[in-house]
Amino acid sequence: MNDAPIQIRAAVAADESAVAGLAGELAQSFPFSRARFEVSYRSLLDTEDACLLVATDGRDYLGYLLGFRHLTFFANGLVGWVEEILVSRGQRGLGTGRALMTSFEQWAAGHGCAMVALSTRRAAPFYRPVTPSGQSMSVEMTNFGPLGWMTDAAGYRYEARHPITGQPWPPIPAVLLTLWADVTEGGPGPDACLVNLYRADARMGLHQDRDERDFSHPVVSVSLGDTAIFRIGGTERRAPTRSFRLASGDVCVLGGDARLAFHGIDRVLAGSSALAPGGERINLTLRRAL
Ligand SMILES: O=C(O)CCC(=O)C(=O)O
Ligand SMILES: [Mn+2]
Repeated sequence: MNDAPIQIRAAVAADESAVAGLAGELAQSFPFSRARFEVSYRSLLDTEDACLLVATDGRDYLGYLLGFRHLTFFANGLVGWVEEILVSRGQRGLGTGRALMTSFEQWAAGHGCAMVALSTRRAAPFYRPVTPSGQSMSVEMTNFGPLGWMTDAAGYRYEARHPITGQPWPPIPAVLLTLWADVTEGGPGPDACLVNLYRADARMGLHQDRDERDFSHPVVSVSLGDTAIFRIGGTERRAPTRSFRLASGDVCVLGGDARLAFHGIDRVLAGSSALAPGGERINLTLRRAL
C-alpha cells in the first residue's frame, strides 16, 4: 500500500491480467476460469453499454467495478446497474469502493441513466422476527458477522445462519470493524452486527441487550436514514428515562454503566432523511456475543 491518491479510470487491454487477479478474488458462486475471463474481458471492452473501471494508486491495482446500462419500464428508460465491485482485501477501508461507485454514477449520469442500482446477491434478506411469546416484531432484521442475533419461539439467541435462507450471515463490512476499533480502543473485535430496519410505524420496546456473554464489551450502534426518538433509562425497568434523537450518521455506544441500561425506539420521524427512499431507518448494532 502507498499513500498516492486513488485513481479511477476506464479499463484498457493492458489491465487484463490485473483485473483477472481481482475478479478471481470476487468469484464465489462459480469457480473462476481464466480462459472464460479473457473472452468476457475482451468483449466487454468493446461493449458500449458496459463500464469497466479500475482503481489504482499508480503502482498497485486496488479494485475494479463492472457496470452496465440497460432499459427498464419502472424508471422510464435507462438505469445503471453495478454487476461486480471488488476492492482487494489488503486495500479496504481507504475509500476505493466509494471512488469506484462515484465514477460509475458519473458514467451512468453521462449515459442517460435515471438511477444506479447494485446487485446484492449475497446480502442476507430482512425478515420479520417473532418474540418468544409469539408476537411479530414491527422491526425487520438481518445480520452481518459470524453470529447473528435472532428471536423465535425458542428464545433470544445468537445463531451462525439466517433463519429463513439457512445461509451464513455475510461478513461485517470493514468500515464497521474500523468504527468498533476506534470506539473500543483496541478491544477484541465484534462477532455480530444486528441490522434493524424500521419502516412505517416500526418501533422497539424498552429492553436490555443481555444475550451476550461478557457485558464488559460495549454495544456500538450506527443510525442511518430517518431520525429516531431513542429512549434510555437505568438498569431497572422502572427507572426514569430520557429520550433524544438519533439522526443519520449518529453513533451510540452502550458501554460501562450504560451497558445494561433499558433502551428502545419510541418512533421514527418518517421523511426526516433523504438517504433511504420512501422513509426508512436502518440501525446497525455491533456486539461481541461470545
Ligand atoms: O434501533 C436502535 O437504535 C436500537 C436497536 C436496539 O436497541 C437493538 O437492536 O437492540
Ligand atoms: Mn438494544
